[in-house]
Amino acid sequence: MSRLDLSLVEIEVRSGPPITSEQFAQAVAARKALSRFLMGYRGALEEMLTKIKILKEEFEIVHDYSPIEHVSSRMKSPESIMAKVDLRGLERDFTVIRGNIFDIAGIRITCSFISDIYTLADMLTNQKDVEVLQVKDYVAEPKPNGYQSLHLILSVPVFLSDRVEEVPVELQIRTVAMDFWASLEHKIYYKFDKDVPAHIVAELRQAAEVANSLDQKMERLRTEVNSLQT
Ligand code: 0O2
Repeated sequence: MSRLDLSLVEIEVRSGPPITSEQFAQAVAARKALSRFLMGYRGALEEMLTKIKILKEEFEIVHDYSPIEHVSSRMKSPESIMAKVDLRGLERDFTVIRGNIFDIAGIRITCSFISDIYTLADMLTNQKDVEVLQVKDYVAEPKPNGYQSLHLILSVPVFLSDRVEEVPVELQIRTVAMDFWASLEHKIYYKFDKDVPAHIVAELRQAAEVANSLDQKMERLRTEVNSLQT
């Protein structure tokens, strides 16, 4: 089965008239196909998280400092995958989804300093089994609303019993200040059902500038402190 069909996956839990044995078999097959499809993403997510954990531990042991402040991860729900597929007008087919939706497995890392973002991105993208599929640098070029973050789509091999799957993972890396701004903006965006009043949009834009100048100041301080220590 190569199609993502949530109506089949959910058939067992729907109330209503009893289902036929054929419908039941279809539901079981649909659920199995979905689990198999998502399993590769869970594997890729775990692999990337292990790479990040190793780097964090090594930094703490060797340098008494880690560029990684916090790591979070999530798997996109089948419902959100479906919503994105429909929004983009894509076919509800697993191969099409694999080739077009890159944020099914997602990781977010927060760092203290802007330079840490690039240090970390270089360390991960230079690993031999990691392929870079896409880079969106909203730190160098913030979005018009002020959003800043480095977005990478990385592909890692997942070794299964009979094949190797190259699976994409979305990695967002940003400073604590950028993350603070993004999480508030996200909440406001949904509170106003994506139609935020103009004065709030303008204030958020200003807040992004304040966050950015804090980041720049911290980076300068860090450079100065480091130069005094050597
Ligand atoms: P969620 O729930 O965070 O996963 P694409 O994902 O490629 O279809 P796009 O916009 O081209 O869509 O991708 P992009 O620019 O890489 O942004 C994707 C994700 O970045 C979003 O995921 C957000 O997590 C985050 N993001 C992008 N722009 C903004 C922004 O202006 N404000 C905030 N707070 N976050 C942003 P999703 O899919 O929206 O949802």
